[in-house]
Amino acid sequence: MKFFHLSDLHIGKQLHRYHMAADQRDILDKIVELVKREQPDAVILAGDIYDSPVPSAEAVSVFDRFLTMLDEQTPQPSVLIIAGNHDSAKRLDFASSILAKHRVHIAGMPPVREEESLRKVTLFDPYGEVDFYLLPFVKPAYVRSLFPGEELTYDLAVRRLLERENIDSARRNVLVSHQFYTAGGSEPSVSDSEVRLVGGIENVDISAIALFDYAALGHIHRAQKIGKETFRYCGTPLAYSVSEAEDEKSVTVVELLEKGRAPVIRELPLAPLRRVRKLSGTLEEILTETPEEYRHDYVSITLTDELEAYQPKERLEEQFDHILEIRVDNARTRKILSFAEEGESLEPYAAFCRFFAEMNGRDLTEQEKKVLGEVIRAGQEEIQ
Ligand SMILES: [Mn+2]
Repeated sequence: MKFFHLSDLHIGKQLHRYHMAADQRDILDKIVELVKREQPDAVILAGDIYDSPVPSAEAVSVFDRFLTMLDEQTPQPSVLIIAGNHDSAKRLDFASSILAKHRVHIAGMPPVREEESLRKVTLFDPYGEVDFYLLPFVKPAYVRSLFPGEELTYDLAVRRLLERENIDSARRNVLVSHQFYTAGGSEPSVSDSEVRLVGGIENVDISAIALFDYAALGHIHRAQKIGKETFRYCGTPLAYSVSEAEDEKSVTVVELLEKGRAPVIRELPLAPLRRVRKLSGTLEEILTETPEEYRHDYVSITLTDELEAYQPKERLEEQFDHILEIRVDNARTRKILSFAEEGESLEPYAAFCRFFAEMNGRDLTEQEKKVLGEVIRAGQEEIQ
């Protein structure tokens, strides 16, 4: 049994102000090419199909195109899909019983009524049957009615949902899930593009899923194992933040052998249309020394000129067509940073007064204070 493990497509995602539809269409085409070459029995999409619960028409058409191309392959792989925290469970479930006839199995909602259970898909290979359990992203509140009187945490919600399935541990079992899994308190390596809850209450310990032969996980955007080789996050197919600039993105390919034998796991590298890159140097260095092929990449530029460069934005835009951000790192900005890191959190008004005094060596005049007050009030009204 060979399957592709993918997650966190985040179709419809914008990187800073750039729409990524072309990048996403390109990477999904490349994944289809890999399907042609590797001929997996199944393609797993472990949640966060879309970036938003209400995806744009364009985002829906990008995903539709991908599913259609998978459907046209011979042999045709089964496609197993769960909802992630970014997806709307109900929208994703649309037409799922019709799609199942095309071997596209979607689990948007977790079970919420007594008679419901997890969607289970059984596939065959020369060693026999493999059961895939599709567990969509779950919050304790979603399934509270199934476990009356229990104080559900994320961890307990997952345990209880799996317990009621009566899974036969003598069979080969694969879990598809989209949660924040930890291994005995050690957390996966995260990037800036996941959405985390404050306080770390969302974690589920991997002991909850111990009986599975493989766990195809989504939610964390860097490819990695968690606790053991066979419990894995495959990561996003594209870099979705500057913090992922150095990450190599990939498709995780799993070959499940007979029960008890370690599966063969490979990561097939994915080359994006445009890379996310961090460039650092003086304006002149960046303009003259950056390799030609970086010009169309998504770049985060850090200028190190001690003297303010002349029209840096305009000059950089002549050379780079996808600038994510331009930062300045010199003695002056480091001083601002150390000021900002003093740890005190001040009201905007007080913070600006101190900032102004630090930078200019004098306090604001009464007239300036009045203008500042008006600007801050207007800004706050805008936010509310
Ligand atoms: Mn995600």
